This record gives sequence, C-alpha cells and structure tokens, in this order.
Amino acid sequence: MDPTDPLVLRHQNGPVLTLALNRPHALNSFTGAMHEALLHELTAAARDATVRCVVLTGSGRGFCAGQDLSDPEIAPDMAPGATQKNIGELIERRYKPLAMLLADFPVPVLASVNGVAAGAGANVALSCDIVIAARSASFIQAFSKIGLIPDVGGTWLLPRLVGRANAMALAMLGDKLPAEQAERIGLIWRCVDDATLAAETKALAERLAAMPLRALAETRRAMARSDRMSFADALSMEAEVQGRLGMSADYIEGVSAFFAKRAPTFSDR
Ligand code: T3D
Repeated sequence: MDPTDPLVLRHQNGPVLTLALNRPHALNSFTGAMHEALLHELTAAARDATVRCVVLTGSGRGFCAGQDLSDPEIAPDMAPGATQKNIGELIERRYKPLAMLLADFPVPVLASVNGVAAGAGANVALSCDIVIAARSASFIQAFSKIGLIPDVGGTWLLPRLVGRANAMALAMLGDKLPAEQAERIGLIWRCVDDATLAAETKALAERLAAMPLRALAETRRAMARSDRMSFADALSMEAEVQGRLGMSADYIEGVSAFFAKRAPTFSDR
C-alpha cells in the first residue's frame, strides 16, 4: 500500500456516502491516523445536507480487525518491568468520540460488513443503525484473548442485542461468529451472499436515504432512551416525540402521499 493512499476512501453516489476503511494489509485495523480520517469524514458528512445515508465498509478482505496492536500509540512495551501506557486514555480520546458521533448521527448509518470484524471493529459495526454482512464475514469479540474487556460500547450493546447468555459467551470465549449465525442470534440484521452484498447495501442505503430523516434520527434516540425507562415512561416519551413529529412537514407529506397513492418526498422538516 502506498503511504499516500487515503486511510478512508470516500465515494458519494447521490445521497449515499460510502466510507471504506482503507488499511487492507492490516485488515483495516485502527491507527490514530485512521481514527482521525474517519472522524473527519463522518463530521463532514454530518454537516453535509446532500448526504442522507452513510455506508461504512472495509477495503480488501476484512471489515476492521479492531485496534492496530502494533500502533506505537498503544503497543505494550515488552521490556521486563516497563511502565505501560494507559490504553483507557486512548479509548476515551479516540473510540468514545467515534461511538458518540454514531449514536447521535443525523442520518442513518449502515454497516456493510464485507469480511472479518474483530475487537473494536466488531463493535464499531454494531454501533451502526443497521448491519448487513457478507456470508463469509464474521464477528469476533477478540478482547478476552489479549486480556481486555469488550470496548467501544461492547458491554452495553451485546447484552441488548443478543441477551446476556450470548453476550457473555461471545465476550468471554472470543470465538469467531460467522455472519449467518450472527443473523440467527440477532447480533446483525441480515447476512447475504458475498456476490450480492454490494447490490443489497446499495438498495438498502438508497431506501433509507429516501426516508424522513428526522423520524429516523428520533427513532434511534428513542430506542436508546427507552433502555433506561419503565414501560410507562417509554409510552410517555413516545407520546412526546410523536407530538413533535406530528407537527412536521414530513408527517403531512407521508399521510398525503399515502392517500394519493404516490411515493412521498420528504423535506426533513
Ligand atoms: O490497546 C488496546 O488494544 C486498546 C484498544 C482495544 C480495542 C481492540 O480492538 S482490542 C482487539 C484488537 N484486535 C484483535 O485482537 C484482532 C487481531 N487479529 C486477529 O485475531 C486476526 O487477524 C483475525 C481473526 C481478525 C483475522 O485472521 P486472519 O487469519 O484472517 O488474518 P491474519 O493473517 O491474522 O491478519 C492479516 C494481516 O493483518 C496480518 O499481517 P501480516 O502477517 O500479513 O503482515 C496481521 O498481523 C494483520 N492484523 C490483523 N489484525 C491486526 C493486524 N495488525 C495489527 N493489529 C491488528 N488488530
């Protein structure tokens, strides 16, 4: 790989922006520089009104193998008795802003998992709104194998996605979970044949891009908030959000289009 190659490849097709992690020789594992490139692209996309859906994928045969374990920023000092770096600081400084940005992104973010997603790479994928994966892809909570715990939201996301029994086994054993099985246990939305991943991703992204973005962002926010609520409080929260969305131009347009038997055109207002 040429050192001048961009660490994140960017391709916009109409309203769909595809960002591909681009360190294929190291299965797109995260270095500080790749973090900065990804954060830069996502921040720009969040401000760009022409972007209505972001697809996150990987270059080459992998999606992302998590933290680059050889990155000087984190690599342990192997010398006997050496003082080690505080890698928690790295998580706070690099991964937390990324996860928080995805958690409140203005448009839907689709993970198109083309190959192995391990460690932080798996949990970045799971932080996206919808995860579609190639049949040959896999998900590995690789942390326990190197003496760490799931990070990038893994401890929060896993039990919510697949229940405690699956979450504990995935996290403690660190086994490779094939995409098909990931779909079966509800870790991801859908597993498709490798040959159709690109076409399925495109169709899904275009569909999301044509939807009312305010409602989609509020859906993600409401799902996250409901986790900390009683049933009664969730009902009240839904009523409050619905009250606001019910005054939006998109609601009027959606209902008008339904009765006119035509496709709606949403304005995100
Ligand atoms: O300090 C901290 O760590 C804090 C942050 C934590 C967040 C984390 O993400 S911790 C978890 C880090 N990730 C891992 O532990 C996964 C390590 N990788 C693997 O276990 C395997 O590579 C895979 C199971 C993902 C894929 O296996 P396979 O056999 O398909 O590929 P491979 O041959 O192992 O890897 C291909 C190349 O990518 C290889 O380089 P080479 O030998 O061809 O020059 C390998 O070293 C490189 N690579 C893969 N993962 C990483 C990596 N290089 C650096 N860091 C990696 N994480």
